[in-house]
Amino acid sequence: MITDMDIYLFDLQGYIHLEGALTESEIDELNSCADNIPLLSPGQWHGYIHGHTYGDDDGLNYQQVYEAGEPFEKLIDHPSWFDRARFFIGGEGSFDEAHGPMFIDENLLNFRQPGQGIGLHNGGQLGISRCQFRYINGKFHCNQINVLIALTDIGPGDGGTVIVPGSHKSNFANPDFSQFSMGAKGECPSMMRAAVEIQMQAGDALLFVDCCTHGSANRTNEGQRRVVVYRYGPSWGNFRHGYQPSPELLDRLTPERRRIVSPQTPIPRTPQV
Ligand SMILES: O=C(O)CCC(=O)C(=O)O
Ligand SMILES: [Fe+2]
Repeated sequence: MITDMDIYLFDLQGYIHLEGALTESEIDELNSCADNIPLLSPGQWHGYIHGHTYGDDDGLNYQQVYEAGEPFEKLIDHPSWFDRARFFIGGEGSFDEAHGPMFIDENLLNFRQPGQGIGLHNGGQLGISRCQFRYINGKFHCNQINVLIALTDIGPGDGGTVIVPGSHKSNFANPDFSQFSMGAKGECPSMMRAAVEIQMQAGDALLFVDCCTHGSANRTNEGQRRVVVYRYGPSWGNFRHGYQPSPELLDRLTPERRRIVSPQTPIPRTPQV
């Protein structure tokens, strides 16, 4: 249930921290499902899950993780964030929901080891349409709402997500950005002024509009950080990387989930006689 405080904080900061979004048993199910996926290198497949990395040192991604089983399928329309994400995308009753409530254009499980992190990126000043924050005519109209879910506790040294609150409305690049933007090895992007590093418990979720300046601190502790990221946008969106849901997944999903994973119904051309 979305609250006035969610709306206030999302508008003000560009993100909301949803504490305890998942129960302990949901976290356990997700972690054991993840443990059952064999170790993949970037470029390798396991079924319909693809090993991937954005860069050299930002950890390993398992793309299309909603293919991994029921625990990850449940995240597609999880009640802890589904209505909130839909509200901030704001398509209800409009052309933006022509094909369904919304669309997931990327879904992944990310593993980070000591020394890994992701440099700060994005910011309202860039004006990127795909990531935009907009409030007009009494409604939000955001194009990419990320839900980042912690599967491990993320405390000091664990490589927490770093966000510059309010930067979704920024008109200027942060002057510290160039110094810390790429999160060079050993450097902590949270040293950038105005940035905050967010501590999370396993099961917390961070919902943020992608145009916020964000990234993560480099992990300095031993062990592994695990997060899941589902990115939501309007129903007319397209896949970020070109992955497609498998026929098996589409067959087994509930109609509600299928509409979020694959909003369009293809119209085959029928030859004229
Ligand atoms: O790993 C993080 O904490 C940030 C990930 C990120 O940049 C994103 O999900 O867009
Ligand atoms: Fe990002």
